[in-house]
Amino acid sequence: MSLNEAKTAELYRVMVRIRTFENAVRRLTKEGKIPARFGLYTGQEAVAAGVSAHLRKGDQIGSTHRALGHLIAKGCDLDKLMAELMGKETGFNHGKAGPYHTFDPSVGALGANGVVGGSVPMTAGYALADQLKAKRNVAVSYFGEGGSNQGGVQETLNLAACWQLPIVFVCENSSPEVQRMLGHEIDYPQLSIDKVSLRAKNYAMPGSTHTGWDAAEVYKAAGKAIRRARAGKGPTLLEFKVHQLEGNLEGRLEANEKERQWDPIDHLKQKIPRKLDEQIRAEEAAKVQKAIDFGLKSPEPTPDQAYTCVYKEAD
Ligand SMILES: Cc1ncc(C[n+]2csc(CCOP(=O)(O)OP(=O)(O)O)c2C)c(N)n1
Repeated sequence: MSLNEAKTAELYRVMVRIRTFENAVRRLTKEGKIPARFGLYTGQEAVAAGVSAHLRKGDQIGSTHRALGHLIAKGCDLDKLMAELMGKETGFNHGKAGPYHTFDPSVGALGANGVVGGSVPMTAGYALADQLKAKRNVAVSYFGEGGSNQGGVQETLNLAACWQLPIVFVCENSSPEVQRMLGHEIDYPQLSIDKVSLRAKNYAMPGSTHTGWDAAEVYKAAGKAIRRARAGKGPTLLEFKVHQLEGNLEGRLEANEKERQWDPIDHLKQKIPRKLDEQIRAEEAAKVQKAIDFGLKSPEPTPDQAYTCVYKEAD
């Protein structure tokens, strides 16, 4: 399934929303209005947008320490997300989860996760629940190439294949190999293979590697894997090569002009008429400004709230 004009604009809008939101987050963090430093998704927007374009509200995602893009693309409310980052009472999790553990079950966004690779087994659990309840939902598990080396991730790939779970594993690979491809001198191997997707063969599931800064390519690959999972044909391991335009952790690495060539938004912008581009940017900027205003004027949690929402009885 390739991208038509309307879908292209839809993906572009989601990518602009993520970028605009994160630019605001970067500024608010520097101003001390967001009391945390964390990984941003800048440069990877095509992956979350291209994957989420195939997901329904009842489908669930498990995310990482670089979660904002995943959460926004899945449809999270921007006001509550911003308030959560600011540690405010009106946030998704009453300001208790912050950037690393925020979640919004109402749209199937089951959590950022500060533990590298930590959300992967949990996301397979969501897929297993769907399978047992005979729901036609799909789970998507995001992780990085570093996370892919965690033992729990490999165990989950195996079980997901054994049980033919309705899950798509999405590895966003920003490894030194990608950096080297871009001309950087980096010498600290952490993968024994150059493609994480090669591991799929060991677990008898389909696996493939794609350009993660090309939204059309992500959309096509994700569509195939998600349709397969929804049809009950089991898991797929997708790998998207990405480049983190703001470095690995915010402020650690300056992006250079060469890296800017791999900006997924600039890439897709070529297919968007100028007037529509201006309209999308203005509309998304207004939504983000509304979220900032909501967060800033929201109250801080009171000390006694530390004891609420700690434990929930099973439904
Ligand atoms: C279990 C665990 N080990 C180490 C860390 C510290 N840590 C935070 S981010 C990170 C790098 C993760 O790399 P990758 O999974 O490739 O994701 P990326 O940051 O490239 O998006 C590490 C080691 C952690 N949060 N959790």
